[in-house]
Amino acid sequence: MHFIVTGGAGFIGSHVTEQLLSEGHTVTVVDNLTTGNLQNLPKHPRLKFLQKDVFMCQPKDFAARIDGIAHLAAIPSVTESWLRPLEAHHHNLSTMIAVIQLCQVLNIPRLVFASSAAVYGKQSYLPISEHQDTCPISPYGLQKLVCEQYASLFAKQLGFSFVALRMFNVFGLRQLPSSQYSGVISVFVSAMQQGLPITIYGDGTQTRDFIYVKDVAIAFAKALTIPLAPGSYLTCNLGTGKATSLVQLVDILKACFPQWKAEARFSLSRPGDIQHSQADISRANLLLGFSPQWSVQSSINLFLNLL
Ligand code: UD2
Repeated sequence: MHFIVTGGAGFIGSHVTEQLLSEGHTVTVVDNLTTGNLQNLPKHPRLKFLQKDVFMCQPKDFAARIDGIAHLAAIPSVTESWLRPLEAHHHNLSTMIAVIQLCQVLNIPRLVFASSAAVYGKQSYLPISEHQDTCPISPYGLQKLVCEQYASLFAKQLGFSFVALRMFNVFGLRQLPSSQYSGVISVFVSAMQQGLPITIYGDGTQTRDFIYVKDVAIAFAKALTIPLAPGSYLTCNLGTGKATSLVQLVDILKACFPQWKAEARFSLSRPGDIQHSQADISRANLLLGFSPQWSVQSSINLFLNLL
């Protein structure tokens, strides 16, 4: 099959691209390289790269038959969405509409969207299932939610099938520790490698559902290829279903870096930080046949071996 991956040179997109290539598919990556990097991509005879904004794509840029789009191009930062809401709106929301138009003009039957747990905001009931009310607490979360709504509306109207994958805390190779949207694991690993102190915001009892990027890539490949009725849409959480506190995370990492003797400092909680997050992944399991292959412990070991 032939798939388009928008944002395919980015952290998660490059893993999705690799996964699709490893399954024998052909991939066209569309990436403007604002946050992505060509070095994230392999040289591969079945991989084509277009350095473009999704807005600028023309039907002639693509093969006659495209079987699906994985849409990951975005400004993936809660902070940016507060600081530059108009720019974030444009890149996150308008890009989704450009992708929908590509589905229309190229007659693409499947769209899989990189959504986020940010659509849920603060939830008092855990684990969070897709049935729970969405209540974003950042422009970024709201943009992800409205993207889902746009795509599901157009899916019915135009007849393509749509899957929104609501990712929890993704980590792994190629997640830059220095970038504004870096996850805590990348930040802590980078500090420990350099013998630097780490900062725990809050008391460290907050929990997250950390999912390894390879599991996420496998889920995207499944979402692009499972049979779905035309015009149908599906939202699925993507996590491991397990919660890990920051204190537990630091203990796991300390065991991996026995030579690290710097300080773990505690600081005030970050504004807007949620206390607990954990995905109910039964829907992804049932409908996508997804079950994570890596635990936090095993994925951190794997990740560190790859560094
Ligand atoms: C995640 C997503 C974000 C959005 C949000 C929605 C990632 C990287 N970010 O933000 O895009 O979807 O969920 O809820 O997946 N922390 C420290 N020290 C540090 C860095 C972080 O204590 O040096 C804490 C931080 O305050 C938070 C936890 O670690 O309590 C996780 O932080 P994060 O930035 O990895 O991810 P999160 O859950 O804030």
